[in-house]
Amino acid sequence: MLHGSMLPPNPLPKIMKRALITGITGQDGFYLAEYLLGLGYEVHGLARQTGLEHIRGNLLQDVPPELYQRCRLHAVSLDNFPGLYRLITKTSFDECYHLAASSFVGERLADGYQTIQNNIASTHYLLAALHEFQPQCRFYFAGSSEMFGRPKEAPQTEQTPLNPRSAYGISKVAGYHLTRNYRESHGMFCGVGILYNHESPRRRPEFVTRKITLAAARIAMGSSEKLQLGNVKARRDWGYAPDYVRAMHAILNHDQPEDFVVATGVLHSVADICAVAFSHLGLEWRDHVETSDTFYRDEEEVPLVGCAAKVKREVGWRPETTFEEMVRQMVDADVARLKPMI
Ligand code: NDP
Ligand code: GDR
Repeated sequence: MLHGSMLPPNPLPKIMKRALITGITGQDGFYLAEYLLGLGYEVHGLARQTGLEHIRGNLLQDVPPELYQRCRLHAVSLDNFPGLYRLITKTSFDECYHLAASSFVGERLADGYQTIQNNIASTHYLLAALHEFQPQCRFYFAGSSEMFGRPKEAPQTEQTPLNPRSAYGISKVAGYHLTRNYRESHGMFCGVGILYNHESPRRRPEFVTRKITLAAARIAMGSSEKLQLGNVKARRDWGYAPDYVRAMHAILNHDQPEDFVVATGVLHSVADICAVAFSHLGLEWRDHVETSDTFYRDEEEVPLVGCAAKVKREVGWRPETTFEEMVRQMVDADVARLKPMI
């Protein structure tokens, strides 16, 4: 027979990779852990003590309990440098996905001082510890479209100048430069995903998509509340979180460490989310929504919308779930969650 087909299957055992995810209790942490476990990784997660208590008490929304039973969890908060040191010196990792961060942007409601403190120092410390003890470990930095802040061009690419306009955006720009410095000056494999908004049924309720789907579900079940929103004309490039974690993995498994914009390239408004969410439940959104200054942010003159040509071309990533499918899925998940409560 040709091509050596009499040989037994590849005798080398499949080598299991080991990954560390910081922020494993957050939206992206859930989906990335699920995805990496599915690929056969040994997954370690870093979480705060309170996050671990939520896992133990099964208090995290919509999470299959087996997911965390299959991960090795470490109670280490981002400011616990001795804890990070112990972890990095004891266990070697092939890949580190640094997702943990204070992730809320709105200046009126976010604690900017805590955001700067939390996001910058932890990134620096993690990079320094990995460089010292396991420089072969690949490092993913969770960059954000908020690094472009008030952009001068649309759509934004990897070359668009950074112009952050929030403490959060500034913290991400600092983390981005730290990460690039470890790549360029210290030779580490550091990949950056500049991700645009991505949502899911596991999105935290302070973000606008989930705020809307949760309120629509409550109203459909009889609540007479009015949903208070900020600027309903505000537009964003919204994608689906499970699609975006595939990009994180692809970025770290590319042959070169690089920066990639990850986006759908399509803009929708907050009003569009309302229309899809409420109409899915047979409701007219305008009857249930009021605007409030508390949540108001001015719209950017040039919109935040990404050009994902590079990530498509170089790693073959593409989004698969549409905006409408995603919003309906979020509404269905919220209705299912609320049903046992009535
Ligand atoms: P979430 O807010 O859902 O999750 C943030 C995670 O960080 C949580 O696990 C949280 O833990 C953890 N965390 C925060 N502070 C600390 C701390 N001091 N010590 C330890 N852990 C901490 O964010 P996402 O999952 O949506 O986002 C993941 C990353 O990607 C973030 O860095 C975010 O800034 C970035 N990003 C997100 C985008 C999006 O649209 N989702 C777009 C672009 C970038 P706890 O559960 O205890 O609060
Ligand atoms: P964002 O997400 O700030 O883009 O950050 P958020 O869902 O908070 O806002 C999106 C857009 O909706 C408008 N908006 C409102 N937002 C909130 N939260 N509440 C409201 O009532 C409301 N009304 C209108 C906002 O003005 C904005 O235009 C998310 C986070 O995941 C960051 O961590 C991430 O880096 C960026 O996305 C990309």
